[in-house]
Amino acid sequence: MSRIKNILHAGDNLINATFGGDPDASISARTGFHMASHHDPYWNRLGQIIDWGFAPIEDRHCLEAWENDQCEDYQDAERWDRIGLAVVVTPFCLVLGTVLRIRKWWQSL
Ligand SMILES: [Ca+2]
Repeated sequence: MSRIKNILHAGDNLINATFGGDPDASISARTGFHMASHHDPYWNRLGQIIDWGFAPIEDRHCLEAWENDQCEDYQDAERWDRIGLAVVVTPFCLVLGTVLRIRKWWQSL
């Protein structure tokens, strides 16, 4: 893995831990775990946002992330942790998804 990817991965885990998650798990894998169990609309909505951000480069990003890292402890999130996750994840994924779509469009010219 490149250094940039390592830094992004560590930042992802740091943010996950900040909002009550396992420090060895990513936000996407945590979300994918809870999406797979279909127990809570919050995680399904967060997963739709994350998956939209990554859609130009990967299908089913959250479920793939969880399937590739199933040995972690995937905690649910308290109310304020849910709000914090949504506040961080939503703008990031909107920017990421927009940039990746522009890049894809640019490469198609
Ligand atoms: Ca892990």
